[in-house]
Order: sequence, then C-alpha cells, then structure tokens
Amino acid sequence: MPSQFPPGTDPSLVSCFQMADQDRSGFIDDKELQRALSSYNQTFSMRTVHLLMYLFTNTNTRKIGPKEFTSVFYSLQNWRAIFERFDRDRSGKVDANELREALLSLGFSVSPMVLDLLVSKFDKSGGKNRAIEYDNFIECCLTVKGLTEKFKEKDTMYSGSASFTYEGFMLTVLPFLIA
Ligand SMILES: [Ca+2]
Repeated sequence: MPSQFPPGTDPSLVSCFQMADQDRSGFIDDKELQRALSSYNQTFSMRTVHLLMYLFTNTNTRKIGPKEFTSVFYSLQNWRAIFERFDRDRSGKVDANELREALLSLGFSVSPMVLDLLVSKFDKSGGKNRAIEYDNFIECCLTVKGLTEKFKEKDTMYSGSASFTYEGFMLTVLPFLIA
C-alpha cells in the first residue's frame, strides 16, 4: 500500500507527485522521481536520485510514495537553503572552506584530508574548479551524513572508532558506492 501525504501538504507538491505517477500506482520510480525533482529548475543525476531513494525509503520496499516524496522534497529545500547560506561568495559552488563550514553546521567535522577528497571527488569539472555545484553538494552531504550515521550506530560511545565485521562493513558501505 502506498503511503499518504502528511496533513497540510502543499497542494502543488501533491499535483507534482500525481503528475509524476503516470500509472496512478501511488509510487514513483527513479526516472519519475528524477523528472519530478528536476522540474524545479534543477537536474539531479540518477546516482543522486538513487541515493535519495535509498535514504528516504524503508528497507523492505525502497519505494517512493506520497509520504516519502514529501520528505525528499522538503529535505531538498532544506539542503538548498544550506547550500545558499554557505556559498558565501555566491559563485554557485561551494569550495573547500565553504563545504567545511556547511558540514560543521550539520555537525560533521571532517579532517582536512577527508575534506580534500570530498571536494576533488564531487567536483564535476574533475578537479579543475576545486568546488562543488548544488546537485553534487546534495550527493556529497547525503553521503557524509549517511556514512556518519552508520558509523555512529557502531560507535555508541562516540570514541571515534568502531569495529565492523567484514560482512557488516560491506553492507554498510556498498549502498553508498553503488547507489
Ligand atoms: Ca562559493
């Protein structure tokens, strides 16, 4: 059974979902979600869409219904606001310093080495810009947030180290790599 829209959902969000759900199944697939999110002056890569689907659906179904769509939508609005707040020079990209501050504001303190790796991997110019555009910023933050949360589940004392079995490690990391 598909989920319901939360009470008071913006009607334009409801019609956006209904337009995406062409067969009226109550669920939208990856391509439909990509199209629905892209209609707001922004395109997202299939990888970002899959990552959103992984993080915003429950383990059993992995399907986007009205409730999940609403969460994705509002969460993207929130990320957009964070991006704009930390893109201090309004370049349309966040550089290493801006990303460090954005991540810190979200409670993620990464080392200079990790920061450097994030900026070079999520820079769609392949490292030329040394900065990350909005869609890749989303992907970057979702990855850092998701992996940090998975790590914290194992590091209940917040000591900064955790132990994983091989199986546990693979099952934790692979969904982020192959989203
Ligand atoms: Ca900037």
